[in-house]
Amino acid sequence: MRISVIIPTYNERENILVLLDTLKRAVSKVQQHTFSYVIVDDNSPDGTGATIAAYQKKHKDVFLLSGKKEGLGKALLRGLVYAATKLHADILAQMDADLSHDPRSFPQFIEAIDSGADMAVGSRYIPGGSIPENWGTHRKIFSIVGNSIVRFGLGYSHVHDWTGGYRAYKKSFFEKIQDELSSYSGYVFQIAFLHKILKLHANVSEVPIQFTDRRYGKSKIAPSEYIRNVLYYVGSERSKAFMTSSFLKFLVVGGFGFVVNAVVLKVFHESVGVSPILANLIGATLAIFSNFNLNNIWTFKERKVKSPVEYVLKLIQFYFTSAFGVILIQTGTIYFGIAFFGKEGYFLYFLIGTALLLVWNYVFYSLVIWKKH
Ligand SMILES: Nc1nc2c(ncn2[C@@H]2O[C@H](COP(=O)(O)OP(=O)(O)OP(=O)(O)O)[C@@H](O)[C@H]2O)c(=O)[nH]1
Ligand SMILES: [Mg+2]
Repeated sequence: MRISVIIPTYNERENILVLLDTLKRAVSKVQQHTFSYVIVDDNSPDGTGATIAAYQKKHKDVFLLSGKKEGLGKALLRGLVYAATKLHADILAQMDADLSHDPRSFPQFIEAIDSGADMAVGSRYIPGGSIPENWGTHRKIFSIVGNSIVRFGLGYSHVHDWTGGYRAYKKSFFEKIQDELSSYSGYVFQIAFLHKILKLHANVSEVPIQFTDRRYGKSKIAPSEYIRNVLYYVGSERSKAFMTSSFLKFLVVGGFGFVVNAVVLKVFHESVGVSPILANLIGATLAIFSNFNLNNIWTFKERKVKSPVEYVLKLIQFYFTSAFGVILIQTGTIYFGIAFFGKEGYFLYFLIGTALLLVWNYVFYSLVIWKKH
């Protein structure tokens, strides 16, 4: 297969040739693939571009893309598109140019793909991987905590390292997410990339890496901007997930049911003259009926009940669940609240009881009535 390694550079003159030489030596042992190297240099003032241009004379497998500086994400995307469309690479890889990513580990990434992974991610936070020992305590904590916020915040905790840029993946997966990637111009690109691939159920495997400080030159990262972008990404992805979640739909349906119940109670009592108890019973019955149907066609639509018999049975089950929730959980919470702490807090117990009722209903609906098959 054709493998293309994308290496973004900005002022990496002292590092880039050491990296290329070491990398080429490392992959010379890999027989079954061919390799090319795409250096994406943003017209580095230190002359990185000229250094590469001279190197290219003897190395026809090295390609140089020069452009204006628009951030790491934009540079990576340019390189990836070039490798995919112009070089027809089957596997795309990326690593930093500053020798923080040991090129000698690169064959392990290829092995992971050869063994069936769709993507191999270099990981500092798994056994065998590490962050530099010489980092101060603050920097270590910052690195670990920052990474954990992303890892758990996005909810794919089985991948341990989200912020690094030492990776390899199948071109087919890159092509599926390519259009979405242009919004991430900076370092957050790495996080967004991994997240979007995981959302496609890609098989991601981790390669332990020992991250070292850059050999020469200065870091280009702007920490405060980076932190802002990362938090914004995690926050907006979480809220997008919540807005389309079945839990939110369940709450909307429940809110609508409450309105049905209240309106029927008022109309039947005030205009028809029925007693409040009976009017509420009618209202609640109708609300539960509406809740069942709306949950069936909207909240859990991908698990909609199929036959009329199933419909009737589930509807009965739904009535019992609802009654159980209101009588035992909601009213029970009020009862015990008053028994232990006195009458004054009754409304608080009602609120707590209602929250517990919602949890009970949601869990029962999603795990029993509309359970996944
Ligand atoms: N083309 C291009 N490359 C960039 C840009 N920003 C960073 N890079 C490269 O991306 C890689 C990672 O950047 P670094 O500055 O090393 O960031 P870092 O590894 O998070 O930070 P350090 O730990 O301090 O090295 C390096 O190869 C940089 O040269 C950019 O705007 N354009
Ligand atoms: Mg670096």
